[in-house]
Amino acid sequence: MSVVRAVELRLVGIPLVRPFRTSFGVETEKRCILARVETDLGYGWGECVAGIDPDFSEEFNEGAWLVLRDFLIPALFAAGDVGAADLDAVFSRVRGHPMAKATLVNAVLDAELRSAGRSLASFLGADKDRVACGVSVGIAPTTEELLDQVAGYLAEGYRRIKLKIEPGTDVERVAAVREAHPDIPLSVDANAAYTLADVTVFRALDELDLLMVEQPLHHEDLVQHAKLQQMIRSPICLDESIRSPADASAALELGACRILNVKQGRVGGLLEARRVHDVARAQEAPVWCGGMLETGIGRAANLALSAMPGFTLPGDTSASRRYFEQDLTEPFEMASDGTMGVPSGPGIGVDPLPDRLRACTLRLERIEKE
Ligand code: NPG
Repeated sequence: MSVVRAVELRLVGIPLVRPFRTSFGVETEKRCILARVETDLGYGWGECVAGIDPDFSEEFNEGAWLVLRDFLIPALFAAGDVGAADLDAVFSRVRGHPMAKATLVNAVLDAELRSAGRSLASFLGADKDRVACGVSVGIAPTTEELLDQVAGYLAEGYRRIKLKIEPGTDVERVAAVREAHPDIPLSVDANAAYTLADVTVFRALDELDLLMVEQPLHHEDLVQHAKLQQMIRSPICLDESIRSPADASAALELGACRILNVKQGRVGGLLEARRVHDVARAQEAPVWCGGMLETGIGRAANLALSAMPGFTLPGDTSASRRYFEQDLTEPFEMASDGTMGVPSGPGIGVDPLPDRLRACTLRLERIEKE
């Protein structure tokens, strides 16, 4: 328990090494909010996974900034002496906005763990100190470029390739990658670009021995996903559809998916993510850690989460250099065996490099408790 005395909100921007295209848009820059909370015991960092536009979810940077500044931070100050575990209740008068809430939950948790000298991984019950890394490959301009990128990532050691797909080029592109690499763990992510009428696409993908098909249909269509899962062999994995532990249990009980992508930001923070993991484990469904092109701050949290026992599939926890020429923190590097070390220092175990932070800051606002 501690009293939060001030929160610094900061909008940061870092160019991506290559544009990242999905079925809903293209990103050339990582732009996100970082929160640094100052408590009577120390400080902690949280990264908001919202992006520039409300496309992956309803949340986006400018909206999240307002929700944080005008609702969540005042509620946090008013709560007085609190722990990260109390914040669910403290924030309950704000409906939704899990990404904005996660920013503060994670920052307060980081502060608590730093002051207790305990690592986030140990707090979450990690059972490994290295995790297997996958990589998510954006939609490339041509099949040749896609094949080049995939070959490059495999040469670096990535243990699973995930291809972003969209209607029109899907089966042909995935078949080309499968033909070039008959034995690699391969998955696809549609980011909700299809409907049940596209079942022939998924039947064709069934022939390509995929680890999973991620979020094929609209995020609100759990029943439709359950119908699709009955029509195809490849396991469905849900991402956008899962915003809480309740969504996770509904999806698994309905048979809408067999695998879950856990993104701590999407479900309201690390404590909710742990609950999603627990729900999945109880139903023996594998989970893996998704990514939102995080900076080193969010990446450190994701790595700790990935070290929990139910995270049995490689996550989108790629090395810093897959995203940025220079990260905000010391770069996360992947070993040639495709694994990355889980930070072991107190809290998330990393800090932004002061010069990098200054150079990447687009806006800064300090909010103090009265
Ligand atoms: O490596 O962090 C990463 C990116 C993984 O594909 C990835 N993320 O739909 O899961 C997704 C996608 C994404 C990225 C979505 C950014 C929204 C924003």
